[in-house]
Amino acid sequence: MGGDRHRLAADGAIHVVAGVLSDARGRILLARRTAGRDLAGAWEFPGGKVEPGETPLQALDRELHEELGIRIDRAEPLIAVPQAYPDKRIVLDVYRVGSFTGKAQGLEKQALAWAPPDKLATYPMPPADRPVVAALTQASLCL
Ligand code: 9L3
Ligand code: MG
Repeated sequence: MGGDRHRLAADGAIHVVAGVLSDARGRILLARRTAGRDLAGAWEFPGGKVEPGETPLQALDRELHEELGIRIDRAEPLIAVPQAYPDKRIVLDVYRVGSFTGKAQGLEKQALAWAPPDKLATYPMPPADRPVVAALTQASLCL
């Protein structure tokens, strides 16, 4: 979504936001990247690129509304992960979503999984999402 419009961080990296959402049982939401995109098949913390003029939280709320049909009530920064690809660099700016409205659905035909925290490490993920799992575990935010 959003075409090719995206926001570059000061160092030229593409600014990407992602959310860590949990359900009442403490399970964490992962979304599977669909075929035909980079990193297809990988399970990620849902989100996407920040567009010009958006704050990171506005971008996260828009992305999660487009992809999952939910709205964010409360979120706080968790970790920012720089990631270099052969052709580009991104910064994955991750927020812990403390409260949201609506029931998450795969509105873009992507599979969703609610993963127990101790199973997160077993999912194939984009490289930038791995340190997020480590941060969650270390902070004991979901254990
Ligand atoms: N990305 C990695 N982990 C994530 C997200 C939401 C995104 N949790 C990477 C995949 C792409 C880039 O960021 O290389 C832009 O994401 P998208 O717009 O293709 O979803
Ligand atoms: Mg996305």
